[in-house]
Amino acid sequence: MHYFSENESQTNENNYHYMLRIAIQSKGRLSEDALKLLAEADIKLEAGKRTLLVQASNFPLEVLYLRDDDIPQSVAKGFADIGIVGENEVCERNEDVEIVSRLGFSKCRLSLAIPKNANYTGLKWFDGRKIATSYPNILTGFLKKHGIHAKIHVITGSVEISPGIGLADGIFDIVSSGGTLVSNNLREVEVILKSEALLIGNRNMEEAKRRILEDMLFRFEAVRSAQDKKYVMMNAPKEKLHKIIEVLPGIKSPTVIPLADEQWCSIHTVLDEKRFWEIIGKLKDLGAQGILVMPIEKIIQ
Ligand code: PRT
Ligand code: ZN
Repeated sequence: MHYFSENESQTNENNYHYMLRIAIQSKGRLSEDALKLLAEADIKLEAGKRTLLVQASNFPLEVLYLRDDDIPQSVAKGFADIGIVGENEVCERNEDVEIVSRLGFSKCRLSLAIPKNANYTGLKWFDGRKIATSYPNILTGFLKKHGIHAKIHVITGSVEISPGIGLADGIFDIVSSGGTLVSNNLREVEVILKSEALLIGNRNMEEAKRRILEDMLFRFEAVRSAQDKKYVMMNAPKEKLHKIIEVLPGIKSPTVIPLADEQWCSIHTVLDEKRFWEIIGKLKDLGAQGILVMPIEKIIQ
């Protein structure tokens, strides 16, 4: 859990001997969540500063702001050590990178869609037809695997308007809510890839940088463990203490604190949001009162 030995220590507050470089989308759907992840891990970047390369003030990390299309290659070639990018881009670019962690945000899917009134007969429908996409490599691989011979028309933006203007018969594009397909009179017929944001890494990262990465992952994990969990405090009659402890799943056993009134005690514990209301109901039935519920920032296991 340390980044430098004594003789390779910091020379000043911002100048570390080793620095891990992370590539993040400069603006777009991924950038906000990626920056939020760093902020939650208490890694501080100068607010509002969006030059190409920005150094964190309290952690040996520098952020390289790029277009998402360029992130897989930058990491594969070592211009950045790690990067945050959509799985769709990683698959399409087919660069040799390590998938360090799945981040769970920017979820979407890459799907085939056709005009809503077309009579879909299964994948064979696409035989001899033209498909517009910004993901030609993934689509080529998929069509080949299923023996479908279709023409691929590569366009970089507004793929969903192609069938309406006669440029293609169907499309292969990112879908999230599906609203864009509906407003273009299209319907999703096949989901080819489910995607989420990935933390990718260079395969030949130096050992010292890997240690910094592990420290960062440790912080991410602490944030993730705290999500969906609540810190709960309540007052309970001492005679019901055993029954109350039985219904509490907490991290270990709950903390029990005596109160001035000897018949009562205070119980502190951590509850999972999924079972929250069920457990609170049981606690109330057992006589718990003054139940306080608080968000948790981090859990270090
Ligand atoms: O400028 P730069 O090249 O960096 O950004 P970009 O324009 O290529 O990418 P950006 O910011 O649009 O998306 C970045 C990543 O977010 C994508 O690579 C996906 O991994 C992820 N993502 C998640 C999405 C969506 N959801 C999404 N809905 N990317 C694009 N969309 C599009 C979709 O194609 C549709 O046209 O958003 C539109 C709305 O989708 P619906 O289905 O909700 O209507
Ligand atoms: Zn892009």
